[in-house]
Amino acid sequence: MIEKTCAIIKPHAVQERGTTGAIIELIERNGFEIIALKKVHFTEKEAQDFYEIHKERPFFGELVDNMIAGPAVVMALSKDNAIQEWRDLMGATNPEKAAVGTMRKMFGKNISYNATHGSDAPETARRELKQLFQL
Ligand code: 3AN
Repeated sequence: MIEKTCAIIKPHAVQERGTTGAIIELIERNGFEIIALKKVHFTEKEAQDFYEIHKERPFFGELVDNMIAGPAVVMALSKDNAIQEWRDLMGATNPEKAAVGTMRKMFGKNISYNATHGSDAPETARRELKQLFQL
């Protein structure tokens, strides 16, 4: 089934010259269609809303701070089984445990600076894409 997912290149990765282009190239090479794309600098409120489901977790403050540290590149991607396919391409949450060839292995530093975000379920994808693109 063709799905949409929300993909984000996090600010620390956007700051590194060449990383945004490299990630976008891999997205296209892996058969995703980029339906929408923009560079946005999240406000604190926008980042808190985006990560609302994690608000009780101990790393919530750090997650929000990292997301507002600079501009992020946000995308709506489409593909058959896009949510799982993008999560597979991102790799494990912790870059140290991510498989070779995944985004987080290639561009992540550690669990707080793990390069990319991807929706974890259809309902989350709908909510995230509505917040970022009104899609
Ligand atoms: P994923 O992004 O792989 O779905 P989640 O939903 O467990 O992972 O976590 C959301 C985000 O929170 C991660 N992308 C990561 O940036 C951050 N995060 C997760 N666990 C930790 C942790 N133990 N310490 C710091 N940040 C974390």
